[in-house]
Amino acid sequence: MPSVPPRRLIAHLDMDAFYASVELLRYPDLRGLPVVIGGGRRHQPETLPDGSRRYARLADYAGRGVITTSTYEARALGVHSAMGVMKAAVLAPQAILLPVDFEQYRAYSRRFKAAVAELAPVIEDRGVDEIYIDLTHLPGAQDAVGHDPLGGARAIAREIKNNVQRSTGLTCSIGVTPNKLLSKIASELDKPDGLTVLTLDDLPTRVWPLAARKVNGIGPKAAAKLTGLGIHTVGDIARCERAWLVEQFGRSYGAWLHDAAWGRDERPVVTESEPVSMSRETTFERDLHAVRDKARLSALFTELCTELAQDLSRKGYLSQTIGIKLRFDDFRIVTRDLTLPAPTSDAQAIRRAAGECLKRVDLSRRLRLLGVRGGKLMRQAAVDARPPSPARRALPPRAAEPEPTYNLPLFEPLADADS
Ligand code: TTP
Ligand code: MG
Ligand code: MG
Repeated sequence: MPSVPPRRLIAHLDMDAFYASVELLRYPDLRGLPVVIGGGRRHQPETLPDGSRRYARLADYAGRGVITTSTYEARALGVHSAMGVMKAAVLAPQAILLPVDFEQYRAYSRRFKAAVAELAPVIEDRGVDEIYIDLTHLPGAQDAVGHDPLGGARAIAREIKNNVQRSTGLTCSIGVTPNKLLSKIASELDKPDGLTVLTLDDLPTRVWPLAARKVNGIGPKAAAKLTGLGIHTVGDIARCERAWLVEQFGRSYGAWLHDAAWGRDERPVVTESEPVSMSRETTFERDLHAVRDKARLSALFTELCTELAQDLSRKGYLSQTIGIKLRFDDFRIVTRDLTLPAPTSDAQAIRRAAGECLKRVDLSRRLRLLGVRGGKLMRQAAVDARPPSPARRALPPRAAEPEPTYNLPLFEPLADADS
């Protein structure tokens, strides 16, 4: 049984020349050309009577606009983000200039993140074109493939890249390493369309030669001070005594610099939008009664439980607290829930628990709405990864509250409850 926690496999994904690449989707005739995005809202491309388009060139630009990004072909000419457009025009007068369209970039941002979430749901959003992804608990992520001990993680990262490409038409670059700090560095090492997998053994060859500025967290001020001290690369920092760095940069930042240079970073991938619960409910076309519409209600109830179970499974969650929600014809809402001994995403277990909840409700009035809810959610992967605990398994089900008995027929029992 796994008693050692699995090694962390953290990915950083960053879209390639993001704004520019989104623009090339609508202007494919610009592929392969130096294209620059920025300079305000003017200079929209013009469609000519023959259907062809006329684009603005950098050389024609006058103003104080700056460049947000550019294609790799423009970068090859020395053009880069935050450069003034007129300055860029000196380097690349024939480069094409397009205005920004944030609305469009936001739409593609949502789309690429959804494509990743289909394969790997533990995502930390880091802005419009990048995310961290925790691959640690994904099925197969820890597997070796042939002689490649990280083959499983590499294959998943490749799948993620493919899915992003399929759903957006855009390429991205991914770094996979034991932590966020290194992955952020790794995703840049083979841009564009890169996939870089690093372990701590790769530090001396792949990370230490890099400029200190490449470490996320070493800004211009720290870099200038480091340069003043004769420290230029990440390796230069790694060779410094920790105590000396603390003397120079203070206790917290000095120690962090040392850890960073040695590739140490324990920060978790923080998913801001962890769902608290998932639910399914339905409002009836006409109010239904527990006795007179028993068959219809029973079928709907089972359907809701099945849908909830599918939602949970698809999103990779288990639920330990199953609840129901009823709205009566007088608009009164009643909820009941039941905490199970272990979390589940099984439709029949959910149906059984929901049925128990239902027994605790007076069903003499007609119903307008019926809902089933799964609370106390846990990630399936996290539950699978933890060692079996005899204590947890032996936990008795929470005693049901004493409840009044209503002499009303309840919904059909589950098929397997009879057997
Ligand atoms: P980045 O990921 O930094 O750059 P990029 O995606 O254009 O190129 P790369 O292939 O190197 O990742 O930024 C993402 C988007 O954010 C970028 O397309 C435009 C915007 N941006 C700005 O508006 N201003 C800036 O200074 C930078 C760096 C980016
Ligand atoms: Mg990018
Ligand atoms: Mg980015």
